[in-house]
Parts: sequence; structure tokens; C-alpha cells
Amino acid sequence: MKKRLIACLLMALPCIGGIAHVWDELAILVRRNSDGTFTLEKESYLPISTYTNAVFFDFNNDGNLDLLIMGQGGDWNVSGDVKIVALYRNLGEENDYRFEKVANPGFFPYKDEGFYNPISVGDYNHDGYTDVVVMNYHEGRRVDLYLNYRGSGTFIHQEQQVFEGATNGSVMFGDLNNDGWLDIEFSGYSDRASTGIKTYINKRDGSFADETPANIYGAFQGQSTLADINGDGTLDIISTGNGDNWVCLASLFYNTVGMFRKKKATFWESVGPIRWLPTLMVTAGWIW
Ligand SMILES: [Ca+2]
Ligand SMILES: [Ca+2]
Ligand SMILES: [Ca+2]
Ligand SMILES: [Ca+2]
Repeated sequence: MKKRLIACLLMALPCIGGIAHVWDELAILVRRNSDGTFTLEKESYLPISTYTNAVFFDFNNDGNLDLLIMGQGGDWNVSGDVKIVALYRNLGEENDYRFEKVANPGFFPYKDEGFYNPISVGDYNHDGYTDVVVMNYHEGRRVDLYLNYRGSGTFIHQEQQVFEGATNGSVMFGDLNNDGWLDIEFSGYSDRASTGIKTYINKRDGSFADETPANIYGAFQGQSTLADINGDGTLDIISTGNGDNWVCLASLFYNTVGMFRKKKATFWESVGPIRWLPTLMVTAGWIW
């Protein structure tokens, strides 16, 4: 079976049981066995990094899931350290599903400004190849869209598409207006506000337009996620993290847009802060 499932865990974990309270960087790849157990890949060739995000997707459409990882390289407490953004090609069944690093995939050499490494993947232009959007710091806070160039291993930064800059948050592809084209939502510490949030609608010509409703807000050092919370067929936003003066925020915004509804002012309906903050903060990352 060609599509044998491979699972990956990439984490920064404290070194438990060590002599001192030393943080150890760890990146591991595990392979699922036919009996449901997992085997550690002892030579996965993955770079050591911390606070790493990992996404599996098939960038070259050969039926084998490839791997994109983003994390902080080197010593985790060195300010300004370079981020790792690395793409690995799955070599397939004939090579026991090993991964090979793709040379120069085209991603910016991001720098550190916090521990968050948001990545999302999706085919935003309907050309059959999965594209990438990244939030991080490179000559300022940024959200960058990369076009998958025909599965070649090269991703082309779409410099004509400018998003509001943000870091320390999350970014997601998702079809917010149910027109069949992926839109982009992100929240984090933006150039405008600590509770920055943006929704960009896909204009179906390779560009995205800022159509952020005025009544929604995000958070930094947290995460916002798209999911159809109320089952009405539209993606809603659930957002957690910190706001001004380090106030913890957890908010749910129902998407009430109709497929052809244009009145942006009524795009979202906030239900305000909610009480399941502890659970959400666990999934968001930090617990204070
Ligand atoms: Ca592949
Ligand atoms: Ca594409
Ligand atoms: Ca859409
Ligand atoms: Ca919904």
C-alpha cells in the first residue's frame, strides 16, 4: 500500500531526569507500524529545533506526504536566533518512506520574535498544488504567502500580496465565505494592536482583500482556529491568548455570512469571553 501512514512528533521538551534543569531540543520522527504501535526513526535527519511546528502535505502530488517544519534553531534562549523553515520530500515506498531535504525551497530566513511558528497549507489558487502561508519575523512582522511552483520544490513568495504584519499567533487557510476558495485568517501581535486579527478574502485572481469585520479581535501568544462550531456550514473563529495588560482572552465568533452576503458589518457575531479558558489555554500553548 503506497500511502502507508507516517506520523511525526516534533516538540521541545524539558530533559526529564537529567542532572540539572536543562532544556533539551528534540525533534523526532516516528513511524506507524501495521499493529498500531510506533517505531522511532533513529536517523530521521531532522534538524534540532525548539517550539517547532510541523505540517504534512503532498507538495509534489506523488501520493506521498512530505514534511514542512518551522522552529527556532540552536539554543532556545538566544535572542534573534534564526528560525528553521525546512521542506522534506518523502522518497516513497522504494526508499522506505525516508525524507530528503529540499534545497532552497524559497522561504525567507525568518528571525526569532517569540516562540510561535505558524504555518498553514492549502491550494488557494486551484492549480492542484498545495501552497503555504507563514507568519513570522523577517525585516518586520510578516504574514507571507508562498505559491507552490508546480510541485518542483520551489515556493514563490507572492510579494504583491501584502498582509498586515503579525507574529506570536496563528495563521490558517479556510473558506470563510463558502465560495470554494480558501481565504486566510490570522491573529497575533500585529503592527496595529496586541489583539490583532485579520480575515482576508480570496478574490479568485491570486489576490486577497482585507475584509476584516470591525467587531472581532484576536490575541497574542495564543491561537485562533477555524471550525464550524455551531454546525451551520460556516467556519467560525475561536481565539485564545493574551490581550492588553496580559489579560487572558478566549472568544468565539460565529460566522453568520450567507454565501452571497456582502454586508461585512454583519459578517461575524461575537459571543464575548467564555468560561472554558483553562481548556483552551492548554491547546493554545502557554499556561500561566
Ligand atoms: Ca509528495
Ligand atoms: Ca496552488
Ligand atoms: Ca472563500
Ligand atoms: Ca458556523
